[in-house]
Amino acid sequence: PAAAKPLPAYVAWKDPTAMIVHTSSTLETKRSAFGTSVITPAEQLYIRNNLPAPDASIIADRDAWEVQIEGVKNPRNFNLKQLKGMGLETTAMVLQCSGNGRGLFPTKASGTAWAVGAAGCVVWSGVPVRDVVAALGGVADGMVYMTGTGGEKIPEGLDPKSVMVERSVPLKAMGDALLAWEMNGAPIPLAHGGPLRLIVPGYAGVNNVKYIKRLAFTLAQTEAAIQKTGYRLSPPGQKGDPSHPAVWEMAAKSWINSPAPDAGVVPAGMSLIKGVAFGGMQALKAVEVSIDGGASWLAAKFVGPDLGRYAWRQFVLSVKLAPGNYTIASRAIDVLGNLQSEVSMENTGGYNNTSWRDHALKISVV
Ligand code: MSS
Repeated sequence: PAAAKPLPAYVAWKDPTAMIVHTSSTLETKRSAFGTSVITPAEQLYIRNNLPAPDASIIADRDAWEVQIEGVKNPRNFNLKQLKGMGLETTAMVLQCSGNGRGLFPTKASGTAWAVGAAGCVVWSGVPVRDVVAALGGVADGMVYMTGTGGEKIPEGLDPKSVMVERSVPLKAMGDALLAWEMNGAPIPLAHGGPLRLIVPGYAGVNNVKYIKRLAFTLAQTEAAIQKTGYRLSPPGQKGDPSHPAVWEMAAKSWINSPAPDAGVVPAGMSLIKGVAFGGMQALKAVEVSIDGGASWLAAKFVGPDLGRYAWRQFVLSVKLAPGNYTIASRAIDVLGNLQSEVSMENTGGYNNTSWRDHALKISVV
C-alpha cells in the first residue's frame, strides 16, 4: 500500500493517528478511532472542503466577522459580536458528509470513497436563526428557502455559480438552525467554519455552510451548481438535475466500530460490539445488533448521555463468540419506528448510504 499522506498544513493540528488523508480537502476519521464518549474531539473530526478554506486572517478578529441577513422584513448586517448578544442555544448534532458510506455501496460512485468516518458528533453554540429573524421583523412574505453563502474567495476567472458554496434548505429547517461560533466548547476552528457557521441540525453536512457571510430567505433555491446539479439523488448514470431530490434531511443510521474494524480478527470468548447510532431528523429509539448477517437481531444497550434528537448515541452489546466467520451488523430505529434500511438506493453521487448491510463488518473469530 502507498505510504499514508501527511496532514495538510491548515489542519496540521489534527491527530494524525486518527485520520485517513484522502486529499488535502477530504480527511476521514478512522473507524478504529471513534471513541466511546459521544462527542468527537476536533482533532479527530473529518474535513470536507469543496473550495480551499479561506485565509486564517478571517479568524484574527472573530467578533468583526459580518453576516448579511436578507429576505427578512428589515434586512441588515450583523457582526459576530452583535450576534453573541442576540440569543444563545447549544445543540449536539451529527455532522455527516452526504457522501459518508459512498465507498461501501456495492457499485462504485465517483467522489471520495468514504467508509464511515466522514461523520462526527459535535456540540455547537450560537444564536438561533429564528431569534435573528424575529429581531428583523420576521421572514419576508412568501419565502420558501433558507439560503446560506460560504465566505470563500472565488478563484479568479471562474463563474462564481460554478464553484461557490451556497446551499438552500426548506424554510422549516430554520426552526432548529443556529448561527454558531463555538464547537465543542471552543471558538470554531477555521477548518470547521469559524468564525461563524450555519448549523442545520438533521441535515447532511453540505447544508452546514462554513464561514457564512450571507443568510437569505429566498423564493427559489440558489442557482449555484452545488445546489442546482450537485448533491442530488440522481438515478445511476444520470447527471444531477434540479428535478432530482436534493440531499437534505438525514435518515436513521448506525454502524459498528469495534471489535476489529481493520484487522477483522477477534479472539474467541466474550466480545464487546460497540458502535454509534442516530435517527437523523428524529430521536433514536433503539439499536439492534446481528452477529449472523441479519438473520436474527439482539437489542444493544445505549452507553453515555442522551444529548438530544440530533446527536448520536453509543451502543454496546456483549456477546460470546465461538471460532468461525461472522458478519456483524447494526440497525437503528427512530422514535417514529423508521428502521435503518438493509439496502440504500444507489445514486450517481453516492449519497445517503444508510444500508446496514453495506456497513456490516466481517470478522474471523479464532
Ligand atoms: N461550507 C463552505 N463554506 N465550504 C465548503 O466547502 N463543505 C460542506 C460543508 N460546508 C463546505 C461547507 C461539506 S460537503 C461538508 S460534508 C461539511 O461542510 C464538512 O464539514 P467539516 O467541518 O467536517 O469539514 Mo459533504 O455533504
